Amino acid sequence: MKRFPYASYAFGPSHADGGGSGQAIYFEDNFETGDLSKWNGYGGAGSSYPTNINVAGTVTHGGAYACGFRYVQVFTGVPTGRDTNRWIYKVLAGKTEFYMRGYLYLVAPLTQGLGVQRKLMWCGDDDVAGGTYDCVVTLWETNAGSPSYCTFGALSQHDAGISTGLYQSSSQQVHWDTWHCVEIYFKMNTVNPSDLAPWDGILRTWLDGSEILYGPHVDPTQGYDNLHMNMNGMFSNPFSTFSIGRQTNSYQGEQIDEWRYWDDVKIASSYIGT
Ligand SMILES: [Ca+2]
Repeated sequence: MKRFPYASYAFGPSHADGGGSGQAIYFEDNFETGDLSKWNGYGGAGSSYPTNINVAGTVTHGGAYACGFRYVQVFTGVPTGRDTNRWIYKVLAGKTEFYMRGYLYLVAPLTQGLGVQRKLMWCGDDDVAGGTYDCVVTLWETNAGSPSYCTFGALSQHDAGISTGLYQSSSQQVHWDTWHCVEIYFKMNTVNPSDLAPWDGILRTWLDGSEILYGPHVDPTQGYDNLHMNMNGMFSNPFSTFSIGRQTNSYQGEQIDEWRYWDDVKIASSYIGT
């Protein structure tokens, strides 16, 4: 875990304060309805239910159902950035600060160690024309060859594809064919219609109950000059759309055909935990 040297910074709620009395549950789904009826819908080019997004009992964290996402790209051999997008989303209006937890399972890919990126969670207001800076939690497959694993990252990304603040942790790993608990604490930056500053949004990330990222904003001593975590940019609209699944990005022209599963998703006012 890497922390940032801002002792005077107004930290968000601590790890230990969640789950008790006073916690408001904004949303939860264990998929035991056997469908996506609790969600507002799904998205991503070529996404289709139940062809490549499917609530099924193939792999579950709890109960009889989880939500699976299938990502497919054909082999080209040409090193080019390509996306496969699959997500389900929930609209919760007016939330500027929240915890979001889910259980994630990545089926081992066909070919490992090629630097594939897998975006996991996305918090933003995609309905705002022109876009804004959304909060993205991502994984990078970092080691070459097989067996490979993924390490955590986070960024804020403009709808136009401009990414800022990519931060990557090398200390915690996500392995194939294993359930992992992923949780974030998100706080929108202070709105300033005339400037992207101040860079005071907060993103905290936990993997299996251990905090692994804490990115309030810039840490110039570490060279992460772009780690702004300027979430929501200049826009006054609070974040409204929360999604899981998101995408698989390949860069080597490799074939992609893999499933990813989510289960026991919850969004709440305080730390949820494993
Ligand atoms: Ca379930």
